[in-house]
This record gives sequence, C-alpha cells and structure tokens, in this order.
Amino acid sequence: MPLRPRTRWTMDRIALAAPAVVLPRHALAAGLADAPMNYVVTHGLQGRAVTPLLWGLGAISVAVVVIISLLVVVGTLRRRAPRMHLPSDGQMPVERPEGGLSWIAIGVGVSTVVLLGMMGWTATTMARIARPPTQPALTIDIRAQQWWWAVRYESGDPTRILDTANEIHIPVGKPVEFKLESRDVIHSFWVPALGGKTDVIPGQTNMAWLQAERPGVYRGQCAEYCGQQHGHMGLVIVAEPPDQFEAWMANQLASAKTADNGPVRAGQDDFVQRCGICHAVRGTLAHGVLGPDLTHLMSRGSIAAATLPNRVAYLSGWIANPQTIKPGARMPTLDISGPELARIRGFLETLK
Ligand code: HEC
Ligand SMILES: [Cu+2]
Repeated sequence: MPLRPRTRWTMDRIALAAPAVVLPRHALAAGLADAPMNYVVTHGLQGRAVTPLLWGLGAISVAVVVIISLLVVVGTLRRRAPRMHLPSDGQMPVERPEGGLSWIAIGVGVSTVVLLGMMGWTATTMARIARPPTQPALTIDIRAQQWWWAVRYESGDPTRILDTANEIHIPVGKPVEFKLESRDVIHSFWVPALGGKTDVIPGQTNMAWLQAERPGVYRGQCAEYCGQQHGHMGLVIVAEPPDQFEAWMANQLASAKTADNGPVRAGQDDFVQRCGICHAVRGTLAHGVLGPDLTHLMSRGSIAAATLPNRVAYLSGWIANPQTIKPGARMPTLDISGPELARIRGFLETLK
C-alpha cells in the first residue's frame, strides 16, 4: 500500500492501543523537541510509517522483558517443594512429578506469533516507504566524501543544474529523490527527523527519498564511521515553501557577481590562485572540484559540513587553519599572510 500523504498515521493511534507507550512518548517528545538529531518524533512523510514501528517494536520489546521478569519472579516465589521423597539410597527417580511441558509449547507459540507479527509489520513498512507516493519533485545527486557532501541538483535543462555543498534546500510537502554516491569510503546519509538512513557505497548508486511535512531546518549526519572526521560530517536540509525554494534556486543558479577592480577583485584573484585548484566559484576562473562549491557560500548557515556557524570570525579561522578545527580534513592549512587572508575573506563575503 503506498503512503498517503494526508492520513494522520501518527503515533497517537498506536498510543491509544498501547497505553504503556503514551507516557514515555510525551515525556520524550517534550524533552527532545529541540534536539536536532531527534528521530522519535518525525517531521517527514516516511517517518509517519517508520516512527510508529519504532515505538511499537520498542513497546513490544519492553513488554517481553516485563512479562518474562514477572514470570521468573512468580515462578521463584511459588516454587513448591518436590512431592517425592528421596529414597534412602540417594538416587533420584526418573519421573516428572507434574506437567509443565505445555508451558513450553505455549511460550514458543506466543513468541512465534508475536515475532511473525513484528516481521510482517516491519516488512510492510519497508515496502510502503520503498518508493515515494508520487513522482519526485526533484532529483539531487549526493556525492559523499571525507568529510563533506557534494550536492548537485539534476535537471533535464542544463541551465538548471546546480552544484552546491552540505546545505540542501527542498520544497516542503513534496517528495525529493536522492542519488547517493561515494568518492571514497562507505558513508551513510541520514536526516533523522525526516526519514531513515541509507548507506552510501563506493561504486554503487543508492536511492533514497525524503518528504518534509513542515518547513524547517533539519540536521543530518553521516551515520557510518568513515574516518577521523566522521563526527564532523554533518549536513543540513532546509525545507521551505515552494515559492521560497524557487527564489533560493534562482539565486543559486546565478554566477557570482564579480568586480573588475578594487579590493574585492584583488581578493578574487588571490582566491583563484590559492584556492581555485580545489574550489569552484562560478563566474571566476576557480573551477576546482576537490572541495565544496563556494559560488554562494554566504547563503549557507554553516561551513565545513555543519561543523561551524557561517560567521566571519569562524570563516577566517577556518581559512587560516582548517587543520586545527577539523584535523585530517582534505583542506590543508595554507601559508597565507594576514593581508591576503583579509582580501580573500573580503571576496568570499560578497558570495551571497
Ligand atoms: C587541497 C584542496 C583545497 C584547497 C587548496 C583549499 N580548500 Fe577549502 N576546502 C577543501 C575541502 C576538501 C573542504 C571540505 C572540508 C570538510 O568540510 O571536511 C574545504 C572547505 C572549505 C570551506 C567550507 C565550505 C563549506 O561550505 O563547508 C571554505 C569556506 C573553504 N574551504 C575556503 C577555502 C579558501 C578560502 C581556500 C584558499 C585560501 C581554500 N579553501 C583552499 C579543499 C581545499
Ligand atoms: Cu561518516
């Protein structure tokens, strides 16, 4: 059965059926409302199917532990003294004083039914979220690499193909398809508040899709250990109303506005020379692909794969010495002078 966007397939239904779940859910929901990696309360269409499963299987597992513990305690307290008397020669007679085997059959039967039920629920949920309910509004290629995400918006129209990095804008309420590729090792693409994770495996293209139900900024994270800076391989999904998304897209598609002379131009020339081998800024001679596309750097909320807020001080610190901020990162600490740094930063600040 495909996922229908408007059904309220929320936890509340499950909560009605399993009162035990209500308390922890609301307590947790309150406590985690602002937690960026929170996945127990979903804002995505996919999560509508997955989150009830998470809570449901969690509740069943807790119930199993509780029931078994109770049975063990009851069994211990109700232990009856064996009716038989040991013969004087100390040998035990080979006989069972009471039945009890039937309990094993009941236990195995109940467990089998419950486990099969859990398996069926899991399998149908996986089938429901395998494909988006409607044709994806967008296809975005993600190339994961140590330790950032290259992002390319696909389009049949070559003038609408867009390269950016780490911060992905999507229209709210529409399914977006992701083609996941890796340039080096195995990574995993995960935006907990919107949906499940998908591994990103070298030499193979994995597909994923997400649909944000509410506008917002959703934190994502590489979820497969991929080396020294794995923990600093974050990403951000900005879900916004379609018109805002279109405005963002139009701005991103434009090349950088460059100056012909003056200090900004000097900064641009320094940038092309020192940084252009790894970074691209469309509209300049910088065409590198080893690092993030910086054409609209200042439109992003964070830098270095959601590691630092994108503010001038952090930006300066990053350019001057990325290796102290993110040791091992594929951007070397370059030997640049103070005035050169100031000029380059002055140029970068124009990349709105
Ligand atoms: C050898 C290649 C290389 C050179 C040279 C290089 N960078 Fe980078 N840069 C990278 C890589 C790789 C990253 C991604 C690092 C990460 O997040 O792990 C990066 C990240 C950045 C970011 C953060 C972008 C974002 O959106 O997260 C900025 C800003 C940046 N570099 C500016 C510069 C400037 C300015 C220079 C020149 C002074 C420069 N880089 C030189 C490879 C390079
Ligand atoms: Cu990783």
